[in-house]
Amino acid sequence: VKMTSLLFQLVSVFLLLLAPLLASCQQLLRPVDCSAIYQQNRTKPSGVYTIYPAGERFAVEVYCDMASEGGRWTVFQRRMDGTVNFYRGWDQYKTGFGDPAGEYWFGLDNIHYLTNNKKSELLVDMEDFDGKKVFARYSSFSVGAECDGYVLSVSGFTNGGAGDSLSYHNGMKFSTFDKDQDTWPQNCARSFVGAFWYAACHYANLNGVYRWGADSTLYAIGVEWYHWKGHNYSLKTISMKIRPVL
Ligand SMILES: [Ca+2]
Repeated sequence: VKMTSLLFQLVSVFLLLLAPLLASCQQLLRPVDCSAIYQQNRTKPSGVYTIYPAGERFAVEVYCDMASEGGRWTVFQRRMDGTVNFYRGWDQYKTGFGDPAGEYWFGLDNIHYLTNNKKSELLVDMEDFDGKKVFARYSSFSVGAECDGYVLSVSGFTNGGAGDSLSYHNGMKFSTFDKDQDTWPQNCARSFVGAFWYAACHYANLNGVYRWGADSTLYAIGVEWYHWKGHNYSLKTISMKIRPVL
């Protein structure tokens, strides 16, 4: 009987020692971003996944691009068909809105959490209404905290045919129609019907109004990337995606 009891105690101690290992396995099932999902299983396709950028108690759905330029991209902004209204206020841009399977904004807090402590790169994919696809890539990308106005830091441009429309916005705070943090005397978000890291005002208006292609009736109002299509063309698709630099 005593031997059995001793054996039982030994097994108990063994399980106790094993507990932290089991717990860390559970954490692996709660990936912080799409890169972590990819690293758990490199055969996972692009699609909607649950990630935990703000800690393991805060689940949020996001689209993972596992195909472009080596995959493991966490998509934080996507336009594709004009189904979601992107002319929204500060609170909405802070927390996120839309549908991860379609058009959405992931939220400035989440983007900040993902890029704050981890060196990240940015890929901007876009397509016009003739089916032509180009991209712009930046080797360094981060977004500051809300108390600093979600300042954009972006550098290290690589041209994939799109040209560089984002470096102009480096160092800018984020602005919405109800929170003007741009460098223009007037309100860029109101004047160009979007929300962005506006300066005075923009070469990229990725959260502008979806307007189905070429249209010169309203200047610089549309889903725009100036260095590719100018200020009178609203793109068919555009997405902004990040991944940690390994
Ligand atoms: Ca202003």
